[in-house]
Amino acid sequence: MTSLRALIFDVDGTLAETEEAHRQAFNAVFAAHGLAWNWSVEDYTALLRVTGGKERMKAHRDACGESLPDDATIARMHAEKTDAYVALVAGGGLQPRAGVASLMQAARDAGLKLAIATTTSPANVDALTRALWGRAATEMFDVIAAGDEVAAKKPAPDVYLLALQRLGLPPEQAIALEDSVNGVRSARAAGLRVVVTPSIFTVHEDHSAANLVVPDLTAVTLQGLADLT
Ligand code: XBP
Ligand code: MG
Repeated sequence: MTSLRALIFDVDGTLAETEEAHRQAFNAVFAAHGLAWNWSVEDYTALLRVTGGKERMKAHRDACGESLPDDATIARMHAEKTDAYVALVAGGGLQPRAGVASLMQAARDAGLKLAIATTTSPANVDALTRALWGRAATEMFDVIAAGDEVAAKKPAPDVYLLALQRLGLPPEQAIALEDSVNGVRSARAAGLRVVVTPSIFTVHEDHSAANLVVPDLTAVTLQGLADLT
């Protein structure tokens, strides 16, 4: 096999269909603050163009032509949103997307490293791995690059470059697994090949910049990934 040494997974929409839990967590915090914001599935699908929860709330405020909540309040609300999301995920109901667990196991068995490159926070990644597999994120992944560790979120390449730096690998020796166009842009800008499994919230997007688009990871093999051009 090839020089494939690592798989770098996105989290939201790729490991599991988490965006509905994010949406509900945002709305719970808006209600708790007496804010007349309530993001429908349709609203949220459009708002996902902006990556990062704080950035998404600020973009929504600005699009509404409002000055409040101010940035400091948004930061506090986002911390509450993380707590709400962690509680929702811990409540159960999420499964890994099809093929994720078996591809991770195959990679482990072949001696590859597993990494995360996500816009969401380390706390949310940990909540998810505990819910999906009963294990801490640091037990499941060798490298985690997450959230505010980088200045520029996806579609900027920073979070993938950070994951590669921590892996100690050049982009040619890894593959990114993504669900969104912002994620594809980020990974491609970092020099990575990318496989996309579109998720409920990203199925309408144009994923033509990816190296491979498949409905899920069930038919994806390590050899197939290694051979991707
Ligand atoms: C997912 C996101 C995240 C979540 C919310 O992008 O954009 O912002 O929706 O997470 P990706 P936070 O899957 O490309 O990483 O509220 O914790 O920011
Ligand atoms: Mg995603």
